[in-house]
Amino acid sequence: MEGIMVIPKDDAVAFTFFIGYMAMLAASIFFFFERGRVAGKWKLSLLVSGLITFIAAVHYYYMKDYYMATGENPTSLRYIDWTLTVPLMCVEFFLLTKAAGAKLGLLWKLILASVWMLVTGYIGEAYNPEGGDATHSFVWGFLSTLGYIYILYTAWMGEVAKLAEKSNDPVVKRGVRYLAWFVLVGWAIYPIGYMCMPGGWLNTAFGWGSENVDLFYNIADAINKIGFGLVVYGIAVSSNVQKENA
Ligand SMILES: *C/C=C(C)/C=C/C=C(C)/C=C/C1=C(C)CCCC1(C)C
Repeated sequence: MEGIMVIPKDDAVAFTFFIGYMAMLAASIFFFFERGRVAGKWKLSLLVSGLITFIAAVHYYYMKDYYMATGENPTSLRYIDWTLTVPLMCVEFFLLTKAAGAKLGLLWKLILASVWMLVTGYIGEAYNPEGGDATHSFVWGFLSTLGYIYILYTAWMGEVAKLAEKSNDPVVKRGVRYLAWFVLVGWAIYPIGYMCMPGGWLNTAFGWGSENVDLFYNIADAINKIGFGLVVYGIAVSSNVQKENA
């Protein structure tokens, strides 16, 4: 049908692209509006939450069209999106722990690790030869995982965890712990998607096709980007309530 985008009824990937787009847009509107309602010190965090989902919404707008037109993974758009949004998620960690004494150096280390994780992941995916190459996907996936492990370590045992421990605000402690869980469980969905590309372990071992790359990425993005924002929102709201009750 000329000019109309038709979603095949059995195309789960297309469904998640459209749902992802709308969910990101709705979440952005929610965070931008609610920003006006929270205490001053949380306004920047809520703005960042809204920016993360908004940047994703714009990329989903293009990615869903790319996917509908070609049936292929919009790898470049995906990684452009992540290169902007993952560092912003690092900013959320920094803003939460700033009151407990986080230095700008911590933010830079997290950003550097995430850029490393994404550049190596991009090389793994974008330069995977036609038909797949097990060595290529393993080597770049492994290098990327080092960046992921660094962030994971920082959130659970390193600087972020120690600062949260030092913080005398129980709401911040709880918030950082929630975000750390997202990094451990929610972010772990991405390498699963990566391994579905030709030459990837799940593709080779179980025959999971490359369409699952986008399926996992779309599900993970919705969980992580909206989830991160909601955790931050929850912190902002419950620390308001605490003050009102004090
Ligand atoms: C909003 C987007 C987010 C939170 C994206 C996170 C992406 C990752 C944690 C990606 C990790 C990867 C590995 C750990 C190894 C394989 C390559 C990647 C880039 C998929």
